[in-house]
Parts: sequence; C-alpha cells; structure tokens
Amino acid sequence: MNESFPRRRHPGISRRGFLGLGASAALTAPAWSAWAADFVTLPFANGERPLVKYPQKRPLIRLTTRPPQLETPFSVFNESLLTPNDAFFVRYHLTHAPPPPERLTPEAFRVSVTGQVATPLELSVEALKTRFEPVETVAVLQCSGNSRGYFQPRVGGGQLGHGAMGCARWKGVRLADVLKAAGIQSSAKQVVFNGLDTPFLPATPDFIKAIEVDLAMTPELLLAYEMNGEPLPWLNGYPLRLVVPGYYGTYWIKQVHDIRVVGDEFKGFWMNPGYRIPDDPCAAVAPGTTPKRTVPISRMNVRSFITSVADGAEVRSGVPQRFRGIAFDDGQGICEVLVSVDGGRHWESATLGKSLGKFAFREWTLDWTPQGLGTRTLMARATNRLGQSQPLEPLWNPAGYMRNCVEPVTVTVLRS
Ligand SMILES: Nc1nc2c(c(=O)[nH]1)N[C@H]1C(S)=C(S)[C@@H](COP(=O)(O)O)O[C@H]1N2
Ligand SMILES: [Mo]
Repeated sequence: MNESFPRRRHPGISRRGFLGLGASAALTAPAWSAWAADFVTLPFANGERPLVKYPQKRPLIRLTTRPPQLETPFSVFNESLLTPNDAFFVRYHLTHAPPPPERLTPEAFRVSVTGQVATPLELSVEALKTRFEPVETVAVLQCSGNSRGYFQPRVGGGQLGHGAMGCARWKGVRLADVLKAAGIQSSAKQVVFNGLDTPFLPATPDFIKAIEVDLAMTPELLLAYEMNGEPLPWLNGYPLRLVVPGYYGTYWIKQVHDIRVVGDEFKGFWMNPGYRIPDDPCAAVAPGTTPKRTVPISRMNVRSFITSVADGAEVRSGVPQRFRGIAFDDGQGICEVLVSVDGGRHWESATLGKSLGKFAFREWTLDWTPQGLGTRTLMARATNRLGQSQPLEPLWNPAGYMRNCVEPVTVTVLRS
C-alpha cells in the first residue's frame, strides 16, 4: 500500500466493469462495482495500481478494466506452491471477455472439433468427462509479459510486476484423446483454438491461437475443466480451457469452444505480428533495436524468485533466517538453485523442496544468519536439467517478453 497515492476513484475507469451487457451486467453488477479499498505500488515508474475485487477473486492488482487484467500480489507466492484460484491472475485481450454466465451453462456450452478430421465433434463438458479419461497435472501458467514493467528501456504493453504467473493443479482430458476421437487426418499441420470472448470493434482481430500438430498430440496438453479441485473460475476460463504445460500463457485459450484442425500455417494477428520474439537463442536484441527475424513465442525459460522477503525488508543481525522461494522452467526440471546474500560474490546451494511435478513451482529454502549491519543484496539463480539458467543482467526485446534474469532483493540488517 502506498500512502502517497490518493485513495480516490481512478480517473477514466468505468464503475460498470467491462461487461456492459444488459442482463448479465445486472447479474454481476454488485461484484463489478466493488471499488478499490487499497493501492499498491509496483517498483517502477507509474507503478501505482488499485487492488480491486472481481467475482470469485480476492482483491487483486488491477492493470486494466476493459479487458480485465489482474495481477497476483507477490506475497501470495510465499503462502503456498499452488496459487489459490481466488488469487490467480487474469489476462484477457478483447473487450467482451469473458462471455456472460448465461452463455456458459452446461446446457449452453459446447466445444467443437472441426477441420481436417474424419468425424467433426461437438461436445459438452459432461461429454468430455464421460467419454475421455480424466488426467491431472500441476503446471505453471505464466504470461509472456510477466515482469514487463521492469524492462529498461521501457517497452509498450501491460506494465506488469512479477504477478502474472501462477501454479495450479489442472484437471481435464487429453487434447490428443479428443483429436484422435475426431479422427485427425495425416494432412493436419496445426490446431487452431478460439475462445468465446469477442472484440468490441469488428476491426479488432479475434484472439485465436495455433499450435503445431506434434505439440497438440503430446499427452501433456489438456482441455481442463477444473483448477485446484474446483471448476475453473469464470475469469480463468470457465467452463473449459486449454492447458499447455511449459508454454507461455498465450496458448492457454480460455472458454475454448472452437478447435479447428488445419492443413497449413494459421496466420492470424495474434500469431503474427502478435506474440513473436527475436529469432535468437536468448530471444533478445540490443536494447532499443528491432529484431531482423521473429518466431512465435513458445516455451518458458528458467526463473526463480525469493518469496519470503520483499525488497526493502529488515532483518536482525545474528538472528537465523530461513529464506524461501520458488523456481520453475518449461518442464525439464529444476535441479539447482543457488543463492547469494552478498550481491553475487558467493553462491550457496539452496535445499529443494518436494517436486509437485516437472511443470510446477519448485520450492527452495536456505538458512542464513545475517552478520554485521547494513544493506545486503540477495539473489537466487536456478538451473534446470539441461543446464539452462538465468542471466545476471536482463535481456531485452521490443515486446518485453520472457524476462528471466536474476531479480535481486535488497534487505537491511539491523541490530538485534
Ligand atoms: N479466450 C482467451 N483466452 C486467453 C486469453 C484471451 O485473451 N482470451 N489470453 C491468454 C493469455 S496471453 C494468458 S497469459 C492467459 C492468462 O490466463 P489466466 O487469465 O487464467 O491467468 O490466458 C490466455 N488465454
Ligand atoms: Mo499473456
């Protein structure tokens, strides 16, 4: 909370919320009209954000209202490895998102599988549950632009802190099983996914994403109807979403109702020019420059965070501390987290917690008894089984994607 940020209505933000759709707006009006009781300040310029309550959510850091973009307060990541549903971040691109609840009832909602298949399908969630084997996976969902607000030079797009990520237990059916049941043809090249959200202006391209058939047929991808043992929250895709473990959130289509198998490369706006990274192993270019060639963003890189102390925290000299944090990657598996308490001069191996699965947040802990007085810069740096790690200096690209550098936390050691 930032005392210097005035507690008043944010100028230019409608109290109606983003729906504005007659009956459904009336249905949800009380929740939408809840106003910000508090504000937080993310540690970069123009980082003041209201904490706002949305349906099925605790107060979250609001980036935009239309469409809803909510960030998880970072302290949540220290409370549990599975991010609670009511604290899970929300990201939509289109103004009418998600569709009103009456379009999402079990009677109304269907997902279709069409295109290069022998038997087109139209399935309710109930049909998915009864016809296909249920599977569960614990996986991190992270937005490509998570931490974008920290980029220097600044880049356009949502100025996010580190809260556009979360880890949940997803339950659903294998996408591959559904595609097989439809009789996916050998000419198939990509599978294209559309959700029920729609643009306000016809000129705005619909949010549609495509993945290669080889990826679609891997057993890890799910059409999920549950998150942490409950139906998906409305804002996280109720009643059905795609889960693409290891891949950035942009592919995890919510309210997915239209699955199309195509024989060539899908060329929608959100595949090109949207969501592309420099065609370079580090997805980076010299700050302020434009990449010559780009490719669609795909797998997540290695990240780790210190969660138990915030930047600016105070600790007592001579008093033992147990630091903890999280690490994750795209499913290779985290094998080491090194921690420094002296700004990167010396590094110590942290203790890894039990694995919840290769796509999950992995807990790490380290005991430290601060000595002396003054400021200390703490750092965590994870490495996965392929030897991939985190750069000490940030890498830059024009869209502000894939930030994964070591994020230092400075604490002050006080006399005990
Ligand atoms: N239908 C739909 N699905 C979507 C999006 C969207 O705008 N519409 N945004 C994607 C992006 S970019 C991200 S990061 C994730 C965020 O998922 P969450 O809102 O459940 O956290 O949803 C993805 N799925
Ligand atoms: Mo995203």
